[in-house]
This record gives sequence, structure tokens and C-alpha cells, in this order.
Amino acid sequence: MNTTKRLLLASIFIALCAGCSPNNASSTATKKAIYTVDDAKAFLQKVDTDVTRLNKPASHAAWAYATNINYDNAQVDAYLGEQLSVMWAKYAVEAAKFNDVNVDADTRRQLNLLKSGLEIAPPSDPAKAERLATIASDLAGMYGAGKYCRTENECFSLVEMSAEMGVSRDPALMLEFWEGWRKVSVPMKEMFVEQVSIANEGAKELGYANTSELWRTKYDMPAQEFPKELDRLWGQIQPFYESLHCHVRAELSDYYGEDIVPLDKPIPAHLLGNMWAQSWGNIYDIVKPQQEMNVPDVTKALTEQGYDEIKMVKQAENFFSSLGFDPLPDTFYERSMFQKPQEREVQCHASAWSIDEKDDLRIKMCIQKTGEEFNVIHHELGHNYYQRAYKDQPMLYRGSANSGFHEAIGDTIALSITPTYLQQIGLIDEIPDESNDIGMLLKVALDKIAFIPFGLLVDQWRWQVLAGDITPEQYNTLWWQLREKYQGVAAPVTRSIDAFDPGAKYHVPANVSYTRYFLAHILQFQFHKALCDIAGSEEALHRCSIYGSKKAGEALNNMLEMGKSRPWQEAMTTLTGSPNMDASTIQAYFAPLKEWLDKQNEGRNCGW
Ligand code: X8Z
Ligand code: ZN
Repeated sequence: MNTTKRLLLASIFIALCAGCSPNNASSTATKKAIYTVDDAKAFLQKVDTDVTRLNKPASHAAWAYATNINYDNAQVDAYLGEQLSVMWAKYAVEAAKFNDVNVDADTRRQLNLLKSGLEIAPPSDPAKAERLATIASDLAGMYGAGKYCRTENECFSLVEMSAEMGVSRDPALMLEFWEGWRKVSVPMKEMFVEQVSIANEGAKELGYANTSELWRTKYDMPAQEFPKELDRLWGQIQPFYESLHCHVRAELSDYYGEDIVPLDKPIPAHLLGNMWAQSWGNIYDIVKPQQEMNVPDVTKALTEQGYDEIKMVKQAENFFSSLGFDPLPDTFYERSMFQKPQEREVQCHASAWSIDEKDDLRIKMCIQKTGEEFNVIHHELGHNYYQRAYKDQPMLYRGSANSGFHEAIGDTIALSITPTYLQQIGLIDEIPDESNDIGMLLKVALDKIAFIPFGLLVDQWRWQVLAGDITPEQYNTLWWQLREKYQGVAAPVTRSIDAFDPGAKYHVPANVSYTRYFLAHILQFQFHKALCDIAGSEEALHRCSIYGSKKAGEALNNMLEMGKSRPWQEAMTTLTGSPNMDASTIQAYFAPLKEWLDKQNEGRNCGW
């Protein structure tokens, strides 16, 4: 997440002049003669200055609230978030006056980015805009401060329950936490419904049918083409996912018994080592090959080597430095939040910030000393290095080529955390030979391939919700239909009529689109391959680490510096030589594992 996060928040007081509406054809016609190319450029300059100026205090307020959830910080966060999104919406509507001016391609791109830049658009009715801002702030606070209380005196935070879901093998405890966490989202539903309705008014004022269309319009292709592109990519992955699912279900059934994991049904969602069943690396020990495999246990290594939170972050920074990126500023270490403070509520969901869009970079995490979190640190730093690389672009280009790119950079680097790299930095003693590769590939697939259908379905749900295609009564049912359809997982217990399970996933109350992660999981393999080629690696893709390659670093930086100044297809070409997103690199990366899985699955009943 980057600073545009501020623009998710809603707003107040938008003074629309009659005739500025993009839907008002006659007034546009009368005005087209008066506006020139220079006017458009001057307008964009003013937008840049005004938004940049307001973004800074709004970011400080958002940071203060996210790292200290209380009533006062919520007021300031909501107020400044509202000011910023109202300003943006006003300019986005005003940009329509240049619709018929024959501007150059660059100016047109900025005008288009301005129009589609908001996630949640405030309507011009000040009361509604204010309400939207309050809802956004309240939902964020409810998620961040959310707890499950077993008894009056025994409560658990999400961090505590997530940690337990990763290591527990006790179905009753996992079920308790699974259900417990989902109580937090029940009271969110009413506000969420209200938010959808107000945001759709705002989207209409910008000229979109609804917020769903606004969200699908951000990908340098027609909004109706984008879902087809996702279907195509999912089609490339699906057979592999189904093989993985088949193996995992069979092993879980062996472990817990067929009464808990039936062999012809979706997998119960509380048994996969993760609160949302979105990545499954934590159950590697249950599903691993029978043959002994030496797969580095990074969690164990970190503990044995006495790594604390700061050392984990410094080690991740060191990877970027080895590629030739400048060190992070001292203020990064002074101002970041690496640990959950005891005395106050914070939003623990990991995020990366560029507060002043210059050098004030920070991350906010409640770091756990695990291999999984070591990866998340790389993920977050990827955001920070991207933010720094595009900081000199005009405001409207300060972002990633498409949302998936921002999420893919740190993950790309983390794909280089291979046994060879771990040995180089002293975390393990010896590099396992190739006979251990299946184990290693399985571990990566449990994290990355298992994630892909989840990455897809969250917005399949949201697009329908935001388009108003389904009623609030159908929200939870649709959620579980999609969970079953794409992931082959099911709720372990019947969901009550008031359940709002999507709200128990951070990005729903926070209004962060989720397609970004689906795309990132495809892009990161393409980026990894391109960088390995540039680094001159002769290893198999899953053994390649670009650690220390200045050439790879330079190639990566060339793409990062572009920000969103060009269509993402061009950024893609800059690094990979091809303008297309494509999952065939994933197929190549995991080819030996697919073969192994298919052998394991012989004679098994697959599918759900
Ligand atoms: O939200 C995140 C990052 C912050 S942008 C930690 N991720 C998604 C999630 O946790 O659900 C990374 C992978 C998917
Ligand atoms: Zn991220």
C-alpha cells in the first residue's frame, strides 16, 4: 500500500459548478473552444501542487491513526482523508473540461489517471462525503483493534490467533479461533453496505456506472476486457492448483481423519495453517514428501542465529543494497513500527509508507520472528524502494505501472531467498543438493500457488458487491460460493445469517483492491526469470538468486523509475522484453513438482 491509500478515505464539501459534470454534453460543447493545451497543462500543475501539499499532513494523520488507534486520531485521520479525496474528486470532475481539447498523449494520460485515481469516490453532497470518511476510519479501527474474547478476561488479538493457526494441529482450537475472529466483522456489515451505496453515488458523478467499473478501469485496457484477462491467467494456473489441492486434501485427510476432511468435498478452511486459508506453507510438515527432504527451516535458523526484528529488516535491506540500491535513510529506522506496542491499539496488518513522497519511508508491521514474516519484510521493502524510485515523477505518475507491480517487487526479491543465499548470509550451513528440490518447490507452491485463487476471488466478490449486482443478504453466501468454486475450501461450520466473513479480511474494511495480489503472484515469477537471465544465472529458476547482481538491480530500477508514466505493458517490456502477463513462467518454475504431484495423485479422487 502506498500513499494513495489516503485517497481511499471519503470526504466533504465538494462544490460542483453546474456544467462541470462530465455527463453534461452541451456545456462541454460550449466550453471546448475556450480551453487550450496550455490550460490543461496549467490545470495539471495546479492539481499536482495542491494534492502533493495536502497529501503530506493527511499521510502523517493516517500514520498516527494506524500506529495508535484512538478516538482523537480517528477524527484527524477522517478529516484530512476527507479533505484529500474531496479535492481529488473535484479535480477529477473538472478534468472533463479538457475532454475535447487536442492535448498530447502525456497530458491525456495524466488527465485519465486523475479521473480514475480514487478507489472510493466521495459524492458532492457534503453530508454524504463526511459520512463516507467516518465509515472508512471506523471500519479500519474496528479491524485493527479487533479481538476475540474467550471469556471476559481472556482475549486474543489477530496476531496471536494467526500465529497459533500456523502451528496448531488441534482442530478444535483452530476452529475456535477461526470462528472467534469472524465475530469481529459482524458489526462491520451495516456500515459497509452504507459505504457501498454512498461510494456508488460518487463513482456516478465521475462518469462511471459504479465503483466496480471504476476499479476495473485502472489497467490500461477497457474495463470489460480486464476480467477476461484474469480468467485467461487463472486458466493457465488452474490445473496445477487442482493437483496441489488434491494432494493437500489427501494428506490432511490422512492426518485428521476422513470425518474431518472428507475426500470428495472442499477442504475445511480452518486446517490450512492460515486464518483465511490463503497460503498454506505452514502445513508443509503434514503434506511433505515421505522421502526425507532437507528444506531449510528459516524460522528455526532465525531463532538459532539470534535474529531480532531489526536484524531481520537490516538483512532484507542488505539484499536491496547488494543490487545497488542506496541504503534506507536513518529516519526509516527511527520512524518505522516494527513491533506491536503493548500499551496501545495499532493496525498490525503490514504496510509500507512514503509519507512525504520523498525520503520519509517507513514500514509498519508487528513482526513475528518467522520465515514467513522474513518474506513479508522483503515484500514491504519492495514497496519502499519502488516509492523512492518514482519520487521524481509528477504526482499522477507516482505509483506502480499497475497495482500488481507494486505488490510484486518485494516478492520477486524474496524468490531469491534460496538455500544458496541463506548459506551466503550464514543462516544455514550447507546447501541441500538437487534431490531435495521437490520439498523446496512444494513449500514455495504451498505459499504461492495456493494463494492464487484466493487472490482472484476476493475481487470477484467485490466487483459484484460494488456493482450492486447482489443484495446485502447475499453477501456472505456469494463469498462462500466463490471460496468453494475457486479455492475448493469451505466454511467449517454453518455461517449464521448475520455473518460478514469478507470483513474479517483486512482489505475489505480497508477498501484495498485485491486483484493486485493475484497479478503480483504471476508477475513476480516473470520478473524473477527476467532478472535471473540478466544476472547471468545458469541455475534452474527455483535455485537462482540474484543476490549481489548490480546488473539485475539496474534493470529492476529502470522499470521502477518509470512509475506509472507509461502503460504497464511498456514497463513490463522494459524489464522482461514482453508486454504480456503470462503464467507459463510459473509452469516452468514448478514443472518437476507438477510431475511429482500427479504421481502422488494417481488413484486419488481429485476435485470437489
Ligand atoms: O496485504 C498484503 C501485504 C501488504 S500490501 C502484507 N498481502 C496480502 C495479504 O496479506 O492478504 C501480501 C500478500 C497478500
Ligand atoms: Zn504489499
